[in-house]
Amino acid sequence: MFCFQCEQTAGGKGCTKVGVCGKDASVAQKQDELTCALIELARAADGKSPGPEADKLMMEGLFATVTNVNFDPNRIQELIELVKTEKEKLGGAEDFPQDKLWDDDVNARSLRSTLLFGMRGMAAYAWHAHILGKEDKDIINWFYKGMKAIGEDHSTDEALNLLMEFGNVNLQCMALLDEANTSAFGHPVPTTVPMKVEKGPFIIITGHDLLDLKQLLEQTEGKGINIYTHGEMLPAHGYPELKKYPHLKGNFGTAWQNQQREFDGVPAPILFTTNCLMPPKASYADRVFTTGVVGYPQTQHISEGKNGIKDFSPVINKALELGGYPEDKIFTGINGGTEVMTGFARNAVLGVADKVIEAVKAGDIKHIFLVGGCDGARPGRNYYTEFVKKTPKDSVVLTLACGKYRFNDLDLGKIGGLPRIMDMGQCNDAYSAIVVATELAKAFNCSVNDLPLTLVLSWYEQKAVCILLTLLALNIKNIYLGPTLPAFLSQDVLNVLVEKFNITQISTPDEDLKKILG
Ligand code: FS2
Ligand code: SF4
Repeated sequence: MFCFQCEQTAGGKGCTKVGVCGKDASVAQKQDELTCALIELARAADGKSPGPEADKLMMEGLFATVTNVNFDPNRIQELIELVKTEKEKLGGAEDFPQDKLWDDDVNARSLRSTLLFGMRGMAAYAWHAHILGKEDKDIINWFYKGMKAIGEDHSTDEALNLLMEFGNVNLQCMALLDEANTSAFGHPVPTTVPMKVEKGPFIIITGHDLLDLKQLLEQTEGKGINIYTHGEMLPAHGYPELKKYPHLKGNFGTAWQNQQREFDGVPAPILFTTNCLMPPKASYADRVFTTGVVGYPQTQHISEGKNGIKDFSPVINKALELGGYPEDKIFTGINGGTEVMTGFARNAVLGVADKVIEAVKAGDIKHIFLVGGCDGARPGRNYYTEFVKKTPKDSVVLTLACGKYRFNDLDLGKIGGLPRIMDMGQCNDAYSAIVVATELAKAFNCSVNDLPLTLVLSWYEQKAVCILLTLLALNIKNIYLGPTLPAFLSQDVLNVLVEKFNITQISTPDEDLKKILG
């Protein structure tokens, strides 16, 4: 096997025997086969959408290969067969040999992988929008264009242009998802979320799929079962159409990489709607349920029924059987806080934009940091906790995605009535941050690069790759990236990115703050 798509890749180079994520060689082989089948489908379709069945497979197939999503070789095999059938319907296409996927000149491989990983991330966004009934032909067509391009040879300039074009399409895709979420569930509002688990039966729901949560809330109404979010599901508490359910009680645990410890012996079922799933330990494997694109061998999977409705009865019955804790149980975040805040998406932040602009003009807010992205297991990730703790009192910290668990339980006080840490949502809500930055730039009549704003990002999986490409396509410079730089960026490709965009790897919080605040 060979896989180097995520930040925890073995030795910072590539997983070759078994994935650090738990993916074994046979699953890696099937995922490569699926990727090649999708390239062939894009060839057969001549780089544009041939119809809804193929489109769904294109999104699902790419999403299934994102890190920590699907470890089930049978499910991947099913997808391969469906993709091949679609390809044959279109008259077939020349095979793309699997050994060509990772085997090439180091720069060509780097550019091709960057596009592929970005597209895997965008597929997740497009899939979430699709589930909520939103699609955009330009975005769908680009999946075929991009996958066809991955199967072809390109000069470095052509490949870089493709990456920038992709970044712009991904912006469109993030906007589509934002529209899908806000039209279905309303605009998030600032919300305090407790970390206490009340006594009695409960269900933990994790991942990013808000529609799954909505259906689970409906199906558990009046049954004496409480629902707790975990990981990237936390921002769900801010959405009016989800927060209206009184049994959506709070948040359980922290970010994905702590799940094997946090779920150990938990008296409740855990529903995984998307990444990040880690191989379940024996102490709780019998209570793990997957749905959507997620899969793990021997784990119960809840499939979609008629009209898009899923029957969560097996999860509900498990909650009633396990019964939950006999008494209320207080949990804390990693810094000891007992509650966290969320719901500062674009509408909420722009609603107080006047205050923010005035505070910046008056010098009360001297700097805005966006400290966002993925969490992960690497010890160096406490950089983000220390960085946020050390930000000056006259600065605000916007955040998003699961990396925020490093600091979202800290109380850093307020500026002008606003909390100094504001959670904009999931990684899926990076669009909110882009809108806020763009609106602030308009208000100050300058470019985003000239704002007193610094992006300090943490990456782990492929959604971070597509977001980064979008930021670069928007010509956003001086991004701080960590904890390490992607193994799939060759030295030459990295040099180009550093030269054009001044991407900087994080060093220490003190040094970086000194540089930023200069
Ligand atoms: Fe976090 Fe994992 Fe959000 Fe990523 S829960 S690292 O795949 O999607 O961010
Ligand atoms: Fe390794 Fe990451 Fe690939 Fe898993 S997804 S096999 S950890 S590089």
